[in-house]
Amino acid sequence: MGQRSSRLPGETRVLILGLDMAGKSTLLYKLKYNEAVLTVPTVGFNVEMMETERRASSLTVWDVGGQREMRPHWEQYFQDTAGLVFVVDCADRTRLGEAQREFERVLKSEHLQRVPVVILANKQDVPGAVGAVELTQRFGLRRACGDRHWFVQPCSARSGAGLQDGFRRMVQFIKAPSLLTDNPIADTVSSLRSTAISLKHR
Ligand code: G3D
Repeated sequence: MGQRSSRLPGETRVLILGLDMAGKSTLLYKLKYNEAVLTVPTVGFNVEMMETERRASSLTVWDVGGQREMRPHWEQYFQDTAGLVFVVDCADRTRLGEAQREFERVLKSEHLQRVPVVILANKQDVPGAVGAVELTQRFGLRRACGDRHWFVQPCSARSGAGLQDGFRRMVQFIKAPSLLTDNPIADTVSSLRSTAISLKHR
């Protein structure tokens, strides 16, 4: 595990976190190469450059290993982070509590106090997966996210459904937070069963 590298000029860093097996590697490669890959557990981190739609800047996506032994190292990546994407395996109900505890722990970092968060409710292609509304309740997101921009995006890293929407939302949060409304917005993601919830809290 190396030292946190400094940010490149014009670079916007978005950190991807989640428990092991949440689907981080799958979504990263799906987004970048638009193809499914055979994944192996992430050891250390992956760094990927992604062009935003206007190509004026890039997102750097850090996929930090979610394994237990890696979690104490997460903190060193928090500085200079403009946005946090937290990936949840919604098909594994037995680990939701663990995911929630880690999510809350991450949000308490002093470096992430005002950082916008997109929660990717992954594996929606699996029958019985926890949907965005239930995840919002079970994670207590209104309380946990407090006075920051946050959004729950149902997705399937395997099929790619919902991924672009989730990252587009993050770009929106980072680039033009003042254009966001103060009222809850409900977005329907037509290709998925669940409803995405967008909320900005005062
Ligand atoms: P991680 O990087 O967060 O540790 P991975 O997780 O991307 O390695 O994914 C862990 C496992 O979940 C992989 O299965 C992967 O194929 C699967 N997975 C990831 N996203 C989805 C999804 O949206 N739907 C479904 N059904 N499975 C998904 P394997 O069997 O290869 O270990």
